[in-house]
Amino acid sequence: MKLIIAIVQDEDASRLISNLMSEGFGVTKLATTGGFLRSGNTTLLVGVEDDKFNGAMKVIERVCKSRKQIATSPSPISGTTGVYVPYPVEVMVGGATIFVLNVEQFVKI
Ligand code: 2BA
Repeated sequence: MKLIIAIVQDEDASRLISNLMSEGFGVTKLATTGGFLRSGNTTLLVGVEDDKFNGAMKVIERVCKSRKQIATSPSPISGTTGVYVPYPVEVMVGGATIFVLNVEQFVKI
């Protein structure tokens, strides 16, 4: 068994959960925050049998889209004033950032 930890954009989360559930996967949704953008994203925990792993990954790949987002970062100190001026930076946020772990034990009590 494997545990898929998928960090996805909020915009894709609801459709992804529906698609995974309709294909028989169990899903847990966590509300999370990206360290760089400091904005909300969604982390899904999906426990899958080894023979179903590729199927789950395909669903994630199909649903999750890359998008451009604007991050506001402080610029280097402007001149000698010691003032930081916020400026927008465009970043491409994935599709999905996925970690796959081997599950040692799966227990339901
Ligand atoms: P954030 O940390 O908010 O990052 C959002 C996007 O900002 C990233 O998209 C990337 O394109 C960009 N970015 C991140 N750190 C950067 C930096 N130091 N300099 C310039 N640009 C940077 P993704 O790579 O698709 O990541 C989307 C979200 O997945 C991340 O949101 C974070 O919540 C999570 N994530 C990504 N890599 C991770 C990792 N190694 N461990 C844990 N979580 C991760």
